[in-house]
Amino acid sequence: MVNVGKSIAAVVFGLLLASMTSLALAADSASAKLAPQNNSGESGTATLTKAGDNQTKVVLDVKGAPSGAPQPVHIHKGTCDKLDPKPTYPLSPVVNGKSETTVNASLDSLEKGGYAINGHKSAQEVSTYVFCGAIGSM
Ligand SMILES: [Cu+2]
Repeated sequence: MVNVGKSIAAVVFGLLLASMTSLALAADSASAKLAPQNNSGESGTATLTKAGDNQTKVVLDVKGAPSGAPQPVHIHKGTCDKLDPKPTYPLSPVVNGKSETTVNASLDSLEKGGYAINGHKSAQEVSTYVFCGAIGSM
């Protein structure tokens, strides 16, 4: 009976360690709240997940995006109010509200570098911004 008690204690301790580990892993992601710009009616979220020491997976989920029409998306330096017009990291265009890209940058550098993710109306109308969110805005 003593041994059973010890093994139960070991299992409980193991579960505790496992839950602490998953809490630590939760810090391996960041997000951005994408807000509409220029009355686009588009909004959503971007989720950034560490994919390696120098790689980050960026997943966008956009509501109100036009169906079937790809919209260019990039990570830019700056804030949504004052964005460097030159993209730093291009992302896969949003198609039907979805975009998924792995960029060659660490999650840490994206979180601390003062970046924002913005979407453009179309390849033809790149100068019209349709949504934007600062990384770490949630
Ligand atoms: Cu852009």
